[in-house]
Amino acid sequence: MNQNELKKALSRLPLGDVRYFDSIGSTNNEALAWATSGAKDLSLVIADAQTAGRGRLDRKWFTPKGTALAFSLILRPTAEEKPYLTRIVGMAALAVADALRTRGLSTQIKWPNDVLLNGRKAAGILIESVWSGDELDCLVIGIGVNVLKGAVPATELLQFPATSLEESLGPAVEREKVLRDILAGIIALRPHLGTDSFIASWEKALAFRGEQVQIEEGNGSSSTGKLLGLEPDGSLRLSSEDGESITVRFGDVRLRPRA
Ligand code: BT5
Repeated sequence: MNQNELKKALSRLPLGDVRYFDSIGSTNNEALAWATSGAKDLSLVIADAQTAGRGRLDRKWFTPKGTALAFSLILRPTAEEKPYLTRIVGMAALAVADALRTRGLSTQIKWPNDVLLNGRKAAGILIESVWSGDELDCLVIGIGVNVLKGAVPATELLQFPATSLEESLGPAVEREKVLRDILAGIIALRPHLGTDSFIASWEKALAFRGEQVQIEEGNGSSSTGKLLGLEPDGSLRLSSEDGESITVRFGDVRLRPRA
């Protein structure tokens, strides 16, 4: 990644400190360690390649050199933000979706942490936290975006089809500018985290609304129902076949296969 372009792109953002790596295990691991040792709010770790990028439940996230965005933003939540931390994943997803939308792309959020482009996964988000005793000290917002085609893993490695920005926009897309727009989006959304309009925008961006979905909850159990929207804490709201309301806090959503 061109470091001059990176500096230029980030120069107007009110970030903390920035650490850049040509290659790293996982930017989230670096950010978690840095947060523990006192990183400032909005400090950023960014890498051109990851050798041990992670998804949820320790799944692998692939970041081949020179093809993607892989970064972790450290957030020190304010007292006003602390009641709304379960919304942070939505804030990150909306910021990614908005950055793609301003490039004319049609995006959707596959709850909770994927951004889809033409129905395929173009970005993933991993939120992790640092605790100080019983108090949450920091959150790390890890974001991976497939910018060039070379970032998209082979189909057999995927649970859900993937794509890149290049597939829709051609090869001229500039990673540094996409990064700048995502970060600017997070910074702009942050003051609205606790508002009803924030939840409304997140809900509006959701994929599969009104459709029958199946949610694998990661512990062997799954829920099925019609995807209605979000609870105020960002949980997913479904209605079962007999009209009962179901709330899901964690999982992988997919369209329910037709019987
Ligand atoms: C995610 O998890 O989608 C979260 C990905 C977060 C990655 C960022 S990169 C910067 C920071 N540092 C890290 O170490 N991580 C964060 P999940 O929903 O669990 O999806 C993981 C699944 O996505 C894998 O099991 C694969 O099937 C698929 N996958 C892996 N790499 C992919 C890629 N480049 N594009 C699309 N899908 C991918």
